[in-house]
Amino acid sequence: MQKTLTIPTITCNHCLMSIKRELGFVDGVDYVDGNVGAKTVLVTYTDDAALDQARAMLAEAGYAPTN
Ligand SMILES: [Cu+2]
Repeated sequence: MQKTLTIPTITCNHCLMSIKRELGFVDGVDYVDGNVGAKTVLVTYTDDAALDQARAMLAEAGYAPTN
């Protein structure tokens, strides 16, 4: 499954690196691809629980998704 998350606090590539690192700790998240200009992150995941966990992890890291 895939979901594009909008994250307004993304400002640069360093943000994307932090996000990728954080999501690397989430079981069931297989791949993360980010777009700084669009302030979005495309997450590839195995089930809804993984996406919920990814959202929680992002919020904790200061990168709360708006969707
Ligand atoms: Cu940044």
